[in-house]
Amino acid sequence: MKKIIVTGALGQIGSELVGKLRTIYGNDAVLATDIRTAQQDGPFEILDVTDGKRMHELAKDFEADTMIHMAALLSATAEKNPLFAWNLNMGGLMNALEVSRELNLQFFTPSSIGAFGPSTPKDNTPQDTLQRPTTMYGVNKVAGELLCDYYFTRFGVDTRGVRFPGLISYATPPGGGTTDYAVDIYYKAIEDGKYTSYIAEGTYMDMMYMPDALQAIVDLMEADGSKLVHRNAFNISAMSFEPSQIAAEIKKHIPNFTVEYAVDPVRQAIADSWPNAIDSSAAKAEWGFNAKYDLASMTSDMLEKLKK
Ligand code: AKB
Repeated sequence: MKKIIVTGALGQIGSELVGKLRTIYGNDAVLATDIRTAQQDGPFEILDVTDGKRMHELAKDFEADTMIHMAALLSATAEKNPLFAWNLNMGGLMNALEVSRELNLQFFTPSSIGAFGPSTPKDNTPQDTLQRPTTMYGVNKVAGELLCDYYFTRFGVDTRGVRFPGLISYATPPGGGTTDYAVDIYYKAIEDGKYTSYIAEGTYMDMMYMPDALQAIVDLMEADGSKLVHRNAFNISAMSFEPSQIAAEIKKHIPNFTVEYAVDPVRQAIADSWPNAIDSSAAKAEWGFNAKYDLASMTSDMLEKLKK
């Protein structure tokens, strides 16, 4: 039986991932951990990921064979408190990698489109390309990608990872990201019939619906390791759009919906430093990445679920 420890289990991805993993592998196969507590359908423990000793004890006592390390600050929050972001994002990752090395765990952690910067090619951004990000989050993500590669080549830890685009979900609201407008817009469309976007019209970013993101994690972790050339930090994207395109799609369902713009310079600068659209062909070739939702099908599903 698989035994998976998940950090950041109450975060935007973690809270849905734990449910999916428990459906596939069984409730008792997944130990959810987070810095705060919440009602759970399976094993749960409080864990501050900067406490490596406790992380080791929890993983050992649970007899984990897999570590899914999700705990991290997102881009906009990290910009507000860069030192804290460094300590949490890098300290947590180092602990998770060390525990995985010590206990021989398979390992997953997400990177992000935030690992790219202004000098990266903006369109059809290649898997292997220039990475000189200008945000603390981006610096953390590039360093994290390299560390995961290092733990594989140096210690043989089975590290795997993807570069997630903005993730959109009806279940758990995101917190502190640059792409969050693409989630907020659906909530506001239903609640108020209007939305004020902090990201400017014409700003393209990669996005993905949460069910595709969760499936990608499961598929990559189950993929034949001998076929993985990149292992970590696979580019994956399902769609690329800018605010007026998502608004137009919502308008098909809510005809009176309107959008205004009040651009936040901090988050706009972050968005401007990221690619317009990344190339996911390495993920498709090496482990069969395949997103099912596009903007139209995601919008129908989001609005239907949020109205319930
Ligand atoms: C963010 O906006 O910070 C995240 C990401 C793209 O990594 N959603």
